[in-house]
Amino acid sequence: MIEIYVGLGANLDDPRAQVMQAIDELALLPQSCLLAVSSLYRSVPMLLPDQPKTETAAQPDYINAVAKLETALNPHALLDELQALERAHGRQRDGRRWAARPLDLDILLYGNQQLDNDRLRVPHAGIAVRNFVLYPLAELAPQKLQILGVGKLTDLLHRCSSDGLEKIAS
Ligand code: A4P
Ligand code: MG
Repeated sequence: MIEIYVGLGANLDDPRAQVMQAIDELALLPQSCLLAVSSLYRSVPMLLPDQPKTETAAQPDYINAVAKLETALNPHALLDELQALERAHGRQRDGRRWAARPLDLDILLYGNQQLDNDRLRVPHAGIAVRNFVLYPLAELAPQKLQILGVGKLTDLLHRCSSDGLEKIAS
């Protein structure tokens, strides 16, 4: 079994309920065991620099959390399972990146493996600079965690402002 961290994000169709339901579904993943879940956080949407202003105004806040699991699924089988859950939550991909979504599940860490292929980049590409990933991750991961190719979790946290991030009662 490999220890993994999954980032959950939602900003459409009752995002808090989407995330809570997704946590229950992660507990049912095959060949896997849900070990722990962070608090829920409300976060201001992070947008691409060239994302249209109309879309910026239209994007609701996100609810974010991180889950820690053990799994015997290989990374691509795990991604297939997570994408099936996203689709079951009504996620539609129209090619636009960072569009508002009812559920996004990202593989943040897969053991201490580094992957970079056409379907998967692990550790997740945004991990170093996203407060809505680092703060919930720090609730679950050892403070001394060294993220391969990225840095030490405590150093990343010190460099990452919590502006726009609010822990909410779950
Ligand atoms: N992919 C590559 N690496 C991974 C990985 N580690 N985990 C590929 C999951 N998927 C990975 O993702 C596009 C493709 O990325 C997948 O088909 C998979 O093969 P997607 O979910 O279809 O599209 P996306 O989510 O719009 O793009 P991307 O680049 O994955 O965005 P992120 O990183 O998911 O960020 N603001 C706040 N406050 N909170 C958020 O959670 N999330 C995003 C999206 C933007 N702004 C946000 C938040
Ligand atoms: Mg994604």
